[in-house]
Amino acid sequence: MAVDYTTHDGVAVITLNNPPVNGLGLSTRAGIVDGIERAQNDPAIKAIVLTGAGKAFSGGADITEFNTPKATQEPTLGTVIKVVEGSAKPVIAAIHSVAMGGGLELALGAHYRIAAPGAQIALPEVKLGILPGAGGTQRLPRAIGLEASLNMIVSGAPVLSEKLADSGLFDEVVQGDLAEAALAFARKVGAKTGPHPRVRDRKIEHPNAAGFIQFARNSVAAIAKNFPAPQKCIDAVEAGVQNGFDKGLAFERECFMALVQTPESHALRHAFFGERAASKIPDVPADTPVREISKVAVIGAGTMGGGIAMNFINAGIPVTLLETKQEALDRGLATIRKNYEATVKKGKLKPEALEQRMALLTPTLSYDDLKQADLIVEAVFEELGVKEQVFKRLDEVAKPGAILASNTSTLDVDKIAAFTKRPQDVVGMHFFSPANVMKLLEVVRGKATSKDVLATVMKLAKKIRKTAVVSGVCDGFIGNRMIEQYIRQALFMLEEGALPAQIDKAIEKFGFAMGPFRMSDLAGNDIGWAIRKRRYQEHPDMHYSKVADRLCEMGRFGQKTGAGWYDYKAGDRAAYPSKVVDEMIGEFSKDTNAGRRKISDEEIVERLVFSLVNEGAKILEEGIASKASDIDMVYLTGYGFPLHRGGPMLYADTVGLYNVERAIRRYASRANGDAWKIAPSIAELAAKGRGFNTNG
Ligand code: T1G
Repeated sequence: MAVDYTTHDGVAVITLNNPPVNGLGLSTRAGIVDGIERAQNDPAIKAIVLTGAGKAFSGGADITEFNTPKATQEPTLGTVIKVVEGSAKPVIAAIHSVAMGGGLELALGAHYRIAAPGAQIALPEVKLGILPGAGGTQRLPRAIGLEASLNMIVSGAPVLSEKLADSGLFDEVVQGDLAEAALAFARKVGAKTGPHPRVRDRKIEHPNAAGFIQFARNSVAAIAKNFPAPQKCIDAVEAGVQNGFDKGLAFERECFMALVQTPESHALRHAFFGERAASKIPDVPADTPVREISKVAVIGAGTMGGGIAMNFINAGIPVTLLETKQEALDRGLATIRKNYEATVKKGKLKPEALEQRMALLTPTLSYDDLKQADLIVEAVFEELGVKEQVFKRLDEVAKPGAILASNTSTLDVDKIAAFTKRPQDVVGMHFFSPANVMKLLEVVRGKATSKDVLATVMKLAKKIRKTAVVSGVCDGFIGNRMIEQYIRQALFMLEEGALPAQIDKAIEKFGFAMGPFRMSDLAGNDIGWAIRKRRYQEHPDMHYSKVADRLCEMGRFGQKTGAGWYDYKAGDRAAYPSKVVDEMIGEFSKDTNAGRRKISDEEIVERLVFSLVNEGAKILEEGIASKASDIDMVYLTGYGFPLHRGGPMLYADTVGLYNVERAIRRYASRANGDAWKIAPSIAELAAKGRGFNTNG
């Protein structure tokens, strides 16, 4: 039973013991009910303490049970809370570390609550696309008031227990030993006769509840655009304010059952699990020893190198920053300082913290200063010859066991590793620009990369708050290899009849942060041009539309040249459709006898998204990515794929691979159909009625 029951001079202590965070799984729920009943039947017991072992009071419902029969099997959490609340003997929740979701709802069912400082208190259900489903929308407003509770429920954000000391949630915030304090508190209240206080009996006092609720609705309208849960949270709280506790509870249940089935909740839960699953590498055991990383070096103080260095100093890890010329080094340091100053100006960083971080940076022009580094990340010019010089030099100076990482985004990590006599210590760490902001880190595993190097880098990624996804070695790894197909389709559609603004608008309506043409104008059209030129050499068989080359031949590189796919005005970042470009595209179609036709928004979205899905399927088939959710995490954290759709592979599951396959075969039979060689696994999975993600 995932619950321990002990007695201490008339006090029963029920301890949740379901590592890692005392998720309220079926056996834990049953254990609590048994413990409460056992205490009722023991005349020696005067009071009951409910607490959690290990690193949490409780992290809430056991999310590993979601969408399984156990999640709704009795005793449900609602039943458990009713039993706690109905106990004739006082129940005291003794909270430490984490009381989240169902864990906080359980504590709200107790008669008293005491807490240690520093505990994270939250109802984060809205972040999973649901709402508190065990009375949280009814009890929290009665415990801490309408405004504070709505803020917590709609944001899902944790609040530290000491900040809630006077909120009405806790009877005590305990500075000393929580267990001792809980026993003392239990003995005190255990001596009392008469009914013990129930949160459900409190009133929700507010001078203008209807007005505040309307204000809350207006405030969440923007964030609730693609997600139904925030408004439902408000509906449930409002129901309790207007119709009383029991009706409010029933309405909350209805809202919960509706939300848990929505594609948006499925997507959010997929992302929650995907984030955690990404750090697990199938053939690298979780207990693989990791190397100590206390000193890092970064080679290259340009945009990428500077951003990469910031990630480590933000985590308190000292960085030696190497450049070849003093002015490049000075420029790099100045950019880093400017970035921090901007953060200070926004009030997100204290001035003294800025200086502490800058003090962790040691600039140098000499490789000799890299000798003690545990990890060296190179972010030099993206050319194999340059990488060869750097890695050969590193092989000479780096200490044995130092991890040598390349930030390359397109080059072969195996070739880079072969420049050294220690290929087992070489790995790719592909950051995304701006490197100090973007969460995604592609960890590129070479043939020789050792398992402890991988385990070390994955652990370090968590420390620098990155979502790390392991990729095998191929051109473009996971993200860029897929985005290349997406861009190919975008260009073909220009040739066939669409215009940049139509394509961007269609995919932005689908939920992408930015369409391919606005994105290309932002990144610089010349970057894509250089990659295509390389492609034409390496893969002459790969058919590309040359319309983008013609745009570059016009010198229209995007925002940086004031004109790209769109026109731009000085000091204005808005993208204005360009008559010149539209005419060029029309001319281009004539020149290639492509003939122009009307292309629907639906076709635009299908061809852009399914081109990602098709390439993603091939990446899975080749073992470049080990699981579909890794591919989704790459797209959710690095490419602006809409979170409410869960990533390209989950979206394909939602559409159904049967339909994806039919669409791909349809496009393969049309103009530019050679780009649609379907991944065999799509047809195979579709035939079995399955999806990419194991839960189907
Ligand atoms: N159930 C089961 N396992 C959980 C879990 C949970 N609720 N939360 C985390 N884990 C696992 C996680 O997968 C990982 O596993 C390990 O714990 C450490 O997590 C009715 C229905 C609690 C703040 O949304 O926010 O209650 O990878 O790496 O940084 O209204 O986990 O080690 O095998 O994140 O110390 C609401 C989500 C559920 C809380 C700990 N609760 N969890 O953070 O460790 S819905 C949540 C978190 C609900 C009720 C509804 C965090 C944490 P592994 P970690 P951490």
